[in-house]
Amino acid sequence: MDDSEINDLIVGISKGSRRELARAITVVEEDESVADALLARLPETTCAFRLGLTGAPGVGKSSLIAKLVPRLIENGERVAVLAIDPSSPITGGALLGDRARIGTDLGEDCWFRSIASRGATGGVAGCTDLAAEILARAGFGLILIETVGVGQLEVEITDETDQAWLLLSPESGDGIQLLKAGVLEVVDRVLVNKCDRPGADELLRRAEEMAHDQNGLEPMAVSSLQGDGIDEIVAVILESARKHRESPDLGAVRSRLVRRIRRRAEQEWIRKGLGLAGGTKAIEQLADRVSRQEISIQQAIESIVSAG
Ligand SMILES: Nc1nc2c(ncn2[C@@H]2O[C@H](COP(=O)(O)OP(=O)(O)OP(=O)(O)O)[C@@H](O)[C@H]2O)c(=O)[nH]1
Ligand SMILES: [Mg+2]
Repeated sequence: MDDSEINDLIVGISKGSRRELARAITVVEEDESVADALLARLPETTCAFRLGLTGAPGVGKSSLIAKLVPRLIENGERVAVLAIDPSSPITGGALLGDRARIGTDLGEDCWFRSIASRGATGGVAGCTDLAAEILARAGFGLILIETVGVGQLEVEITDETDQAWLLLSPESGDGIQLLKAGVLEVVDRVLVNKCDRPGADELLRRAEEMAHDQNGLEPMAVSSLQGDGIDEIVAVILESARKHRESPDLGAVRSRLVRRIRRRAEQEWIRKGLGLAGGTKAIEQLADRVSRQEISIQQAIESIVSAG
């Protein structure tokens, strides 16, 4: 992407154009190096509060977000939602449904998009961080990030957010195991969703015990379907965002910057190194030699990393 195109994106985003904002995020999703130029020129801000909502597929993350967003907007917030699309046909469908619902109804103060968790050179966390940062610079004060699962993926996401909340539900049945496995050391708060379903009280009680033992934030119960508990969650998010703006966690901002620079440097390093080694063509030739048993895999790798 050339300078004048990048310039157009920056001018558009600064004027509040959603078209340029969408384009910028798509471009960054494909090529993170574009973000270097964008972030160098869009004004910095520490006003955006990033909240990660994670949990197993079907636990109700999108339903909760769909309930929260209009309420947060009513309270004067501009809200962006980034959904990390796990590229599965089932969840992808659910995400698209929510995108339509949230995106069309709420106008200028809401932004929704999914980010593919495949393909990006810096991994999902890198791309999410950059998209969130661009949204923050575009004036969104609350950035909600929906991610699936409780494995490596959202451990990364907890690094990229100011707070990460884990949704559990009595239906999924593995909530108590997750609590026992120490998930509270990774996430900041547990929400028991589907509190209209049997077993929710017991799950909440166990979450409370664990939170007390580990000095964690108080778990909360919610029904994203019926609306119970939504008021309380909205109030907690608004209060957390207020505190965050009043005294931003500069340590977290710095660590994020360190990770961002490191990730980009790794990408550039790899790109440069592979270029010096002759790129894909050279690797293909080495692979042919390995398959003809002329050299070993170790020798092929050594020849790549020692090139230049
Ligand atoms: N009974 C009940 N059902 C709920 C509640 N919240 C969500 N659901 C239902 O649970 C199903 C999954 O909800 P989603 O919001 O798509 O869940 P998700 O966590 O976003 O799922 P993925 O994006 O696929 O990981 C839907 O059928 C919702 O209607 C709730 O509080 N109570
Ligand atoms: Mg979802």
